[in-house]
Amino acid sequence: MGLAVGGVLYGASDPGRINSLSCASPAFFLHHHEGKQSVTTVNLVLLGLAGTGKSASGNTILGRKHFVSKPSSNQVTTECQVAETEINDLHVRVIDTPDMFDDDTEPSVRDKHVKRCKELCESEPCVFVLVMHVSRFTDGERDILKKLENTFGTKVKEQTVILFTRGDNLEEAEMSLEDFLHSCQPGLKEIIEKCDNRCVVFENRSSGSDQVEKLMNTVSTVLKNTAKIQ
Ligand SMILES: Nc1nc2c(ncn2[C@@H]2O[C@H](COP(=O)(O)OP(=O)(O)OP(=O)(O)O)[C@@H](O)[C@H]2O)c(=O)[nH]1
Ligand SMILES: [Mg+2]
Repeated sequence: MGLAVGGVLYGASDPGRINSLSCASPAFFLHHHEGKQSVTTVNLVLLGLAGTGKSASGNTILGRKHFVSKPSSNQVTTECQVAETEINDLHVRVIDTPDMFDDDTEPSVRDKHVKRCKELCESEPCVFVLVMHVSRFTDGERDILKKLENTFGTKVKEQTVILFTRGDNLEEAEMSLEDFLHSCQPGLKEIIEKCDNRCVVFENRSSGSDQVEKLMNTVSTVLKNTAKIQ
């Protein structure tokens, strides 16, 4: 049956809205359960600047070290890649991407990555996970939502969750995520508000599953909103 996180069944009254990237039949990823169509698979697309922890976060979601993640002054991930897992009966396709928003990237290279990313997302609902370093908000991130919209369409904000990495930095400062959000700078606050305050924090050095559970709860909110569940 179509079961998602937390035992919530996601019915889709307007399944075509679920995946703004898909041109395939929604029936491909939805099936019927007691008269309702339900989501069984979701693409989590990890996006963000180089070094923010996209691949490390992908590994945390997968529960295994699949994507290469390491300190580097160069981009580590240079191609879009997908790896899959099951979380609470939901089939999760984790899509790791290179930094597609670096102004120095050749347009032809960026277009190639965007094309590949969209191909990997095809036929399933997508939730974009915008990965940011909790202790660093850079100029390159100031207009990242605009770049996301230009790349994936104007509805992208409704399908985006912000994932802050390096949660230990908050713990060391004895700050909660709420404390951090209260005191963050206006540019970041604006991004968060535009994404309806959907934020989670990960510490990728820790293997605790509660952080993934919180992410998946937020993902389920996005799926519900985009599928317009009654
Ligand atoms: N302490 C700590 N380090 C992290 C965390 N997330 C990522 N890192 C480290 O940050 C470095 C970069 O992480 P990556 O996962 O490679 O970052 P990325 O966004 O995939 O980078 P690119 O592939 O170059 O775009 C690695 O050394 C990670 O171990 C975290 O939550 N806590
Ligand atoms: Mg990477």
